[in-house]
Amino acid sequence: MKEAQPKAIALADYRPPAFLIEHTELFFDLHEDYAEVSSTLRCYRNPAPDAPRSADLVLQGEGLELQSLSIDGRALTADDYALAPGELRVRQVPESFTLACVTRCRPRENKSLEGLYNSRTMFCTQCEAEGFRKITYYLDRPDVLSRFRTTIEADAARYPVLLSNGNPVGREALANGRHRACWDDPFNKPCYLFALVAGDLRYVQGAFTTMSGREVDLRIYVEEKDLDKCEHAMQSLQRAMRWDEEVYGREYDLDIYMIVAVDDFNMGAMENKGLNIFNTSCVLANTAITTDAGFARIEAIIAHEYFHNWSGNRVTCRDWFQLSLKEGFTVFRDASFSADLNSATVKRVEDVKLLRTQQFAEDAGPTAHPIRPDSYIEIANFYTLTIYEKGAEVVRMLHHLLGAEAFRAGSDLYFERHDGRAATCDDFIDAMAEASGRDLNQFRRWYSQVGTPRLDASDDYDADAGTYTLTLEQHRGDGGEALLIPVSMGLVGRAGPLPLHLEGAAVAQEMVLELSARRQSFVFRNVAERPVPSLLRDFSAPVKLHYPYTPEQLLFLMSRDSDGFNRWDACQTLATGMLQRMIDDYRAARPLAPDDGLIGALRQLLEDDSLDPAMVALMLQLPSEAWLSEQAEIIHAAAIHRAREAARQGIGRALQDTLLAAYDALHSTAAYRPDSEQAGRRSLRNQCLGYLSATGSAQAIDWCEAHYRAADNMTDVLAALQCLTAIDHDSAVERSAWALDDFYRRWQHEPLAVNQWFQVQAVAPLPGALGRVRELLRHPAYDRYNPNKVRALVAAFCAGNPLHFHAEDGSGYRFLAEQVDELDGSNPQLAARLLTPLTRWRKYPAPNAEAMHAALQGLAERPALSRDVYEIVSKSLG
Ligand code: B3K
Ligand code: ZN
Repeated sequence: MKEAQPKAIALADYRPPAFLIEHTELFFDLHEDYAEVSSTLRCYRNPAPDAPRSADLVLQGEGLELQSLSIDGRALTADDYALAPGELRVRQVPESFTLACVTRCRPRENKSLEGLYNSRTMFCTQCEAEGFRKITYYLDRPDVLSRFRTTIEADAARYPVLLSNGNPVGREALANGRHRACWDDPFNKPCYLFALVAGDLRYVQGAFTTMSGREVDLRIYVEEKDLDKCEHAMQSLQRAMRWDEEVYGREYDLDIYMIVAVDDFNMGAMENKGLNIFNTSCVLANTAITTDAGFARIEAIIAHEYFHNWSGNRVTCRDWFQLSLKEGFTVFRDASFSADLNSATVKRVEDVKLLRTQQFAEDAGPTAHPIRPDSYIEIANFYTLTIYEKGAEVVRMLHHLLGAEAFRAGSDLYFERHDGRAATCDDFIDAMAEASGRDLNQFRRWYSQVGTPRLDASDDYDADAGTYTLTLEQHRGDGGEALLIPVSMGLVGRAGPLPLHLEGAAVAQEMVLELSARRQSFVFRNVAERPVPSLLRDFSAPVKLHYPYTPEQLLFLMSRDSDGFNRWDACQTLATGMLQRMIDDYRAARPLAPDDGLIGALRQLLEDDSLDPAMVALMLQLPSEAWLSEQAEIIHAAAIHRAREAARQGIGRALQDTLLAAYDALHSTAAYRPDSEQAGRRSLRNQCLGYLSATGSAQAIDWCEAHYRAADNMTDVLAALQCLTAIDHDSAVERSAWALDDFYRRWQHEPLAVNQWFQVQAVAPLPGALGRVRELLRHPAYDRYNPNKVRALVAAFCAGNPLHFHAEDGSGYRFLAEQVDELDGSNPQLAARLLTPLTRWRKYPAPNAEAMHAALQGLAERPALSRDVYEIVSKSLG
């Protein structure tokens, strides 16, 4: 480990900046081997009474070659400033002044994909959270908002397109084959929202008329070969713009909105003002290479980045501890958008699945943190499921507590009050409290609590009095005070929903109970029969609910609950119980058989034509290995995998005829469309194929091959490949080898399809998986500097192939440590993210835990760990 250990930064130490920057003028002179950046900053002392009175101006900067520095036209000498790692201190500056600074950086050598870098043939940037300091010396903090004007100069033939934030204000051809473009952004912004792109790009154009009648030019910039993959993103953008006007009253504010697709990108996309930069995987789509899930994901991410224009850009974060202020709120907004445009229940189930498997695991592990963290070593490590997904759940709870109307009034007040400023999570709650007239002080505890709270429910029915008493009790693992938890619920009787007569509330069939004490009882009157409670409908709070349901009650809710989410949840609970029993059976070498009750219920679902196929598909899908791991005290990865496979096989055999009938009935000859109706049918049909293939029969192998050959879309192609690559049978292995070759031959020129090809192989559970992954690392299409490739192969294996990753000989762990070590030198953010599966070592049995610990320890001893990897490794070992 490095000698000087990286230090943590604490929220409690927040101080306003000593200086502010009123105007930022940037000039980029782009060359093949370097970029020269000239900045002119109009600075002044921060008048805020609590701002520090320092005489020196301290700017952040990393990896910059300083060429010159002046204040108000006077060149500074070495005595006037000091350079230290990560900062430039300019001594004794006046109260207000113009600082001019020229630096150079080397985009082509920048493989961290942060700051200014090259991706394939273009220059692009990524500044959030602290990447701007790799471009020029600056006050790189989100509470310094400045007006930016940017000029870019580059070779005109290689980089005909030059883009930055705001509106275009000038272009100029220069004599030497170079050219310039100038952009002005009229909205003050922090530097993390700065962006620049230079490249040989084409664009697809669209238009949008805002609610006040302004015309906005919409452009998606891509390489020429990708012009056929922009239509879906463009339509998604237009839908998102309209939705934000209708639901939040928010209008777009510049004349132009641009999206650029970039192949080398560390995450999904970035909401830079007026110039979003997107990972190609989150924007490019066409019916040949994109799955249904891919289309839906693109729609959601396009909307997410667009919604940031208000929740993030117009109102930004005061400091990075407030990250969930923009991310949690924006995820909530994009989830509502997707729910409104598609099936709300399907969207909710998918989101809750992610939360309950991955976020709950994060919240129970060594990197757990509140949605407003108290401290961090490297902020890049805090773009987590907790900040995003749990953050969105907290906003959703507010929506449940306040109701749609008051929530909207709160959001209006928040945007109005903080427009053009940097805000805090408390500001958001203040606005919600003021607009709704509610005291939300207890609710604020959600921002500082850590771990998933448990909610125990118990009940008592008094037939003589006709009263039903529901008792809710909350437990916080972190020992904090009681939280305010909205519990949406209903009572289900033999003939359907029962009216809820609760003292002090209007009679209804559904209500939101507010649990504010540790333990609270709610007494319902006039209850004519013993009901089955349907609790936490729509998953109204991010908690672990325990109610002692009998299998019969769960089967009852599966078919009778009026809440679609809880019908699904009842099915999951039933299947989880069965699988837990089968895992124990596997470990005790007892025979493995699925429950007849569940099989019967699944048969009914398949035979009921009145149900939404997408929901049936979700209910048919057994709880994932990740979810079963989250539920387990000690994770026996092989037992979980084998028991689940045995259940799939048993169900496939027992329901073969029904599955086959459904598979045939769901066949469609309609032209492919990625809409939710068709996608739902495909998803159910592919579920059926999955169960049939789990039987491993010769017939099933034929069906899978036929499915692959007949497929006219990527969803079906991948479903067939996934089935074939999972069947441990010579003939299946042969045919999957053929299909994989065929796939590669067809799609080798489409990087996004090749990523799917890597991924399907990385997660294939047949023996020898790690060997195949290692071989694929040497495949000519693999590129260790491209995050999408690393995620498709390395991350997919480590996080998505638990059987082999958790091999008892520790080979999976050593592989991951090797990969992290290699990546850390070039791309620390990605390296740190890859480590997640190792951080959970305490939940594994001794031989695994020891090997995982050893892999982490080995990394800890490496001489030059990045701050990113250091933080994850040290927290995991600590
Ligand atoms: N705000 C960006 C994430 C930036 C991550 C920096 N390491 C994308 C988003 O959440 O919209
Ligand atoms: Zn975001």
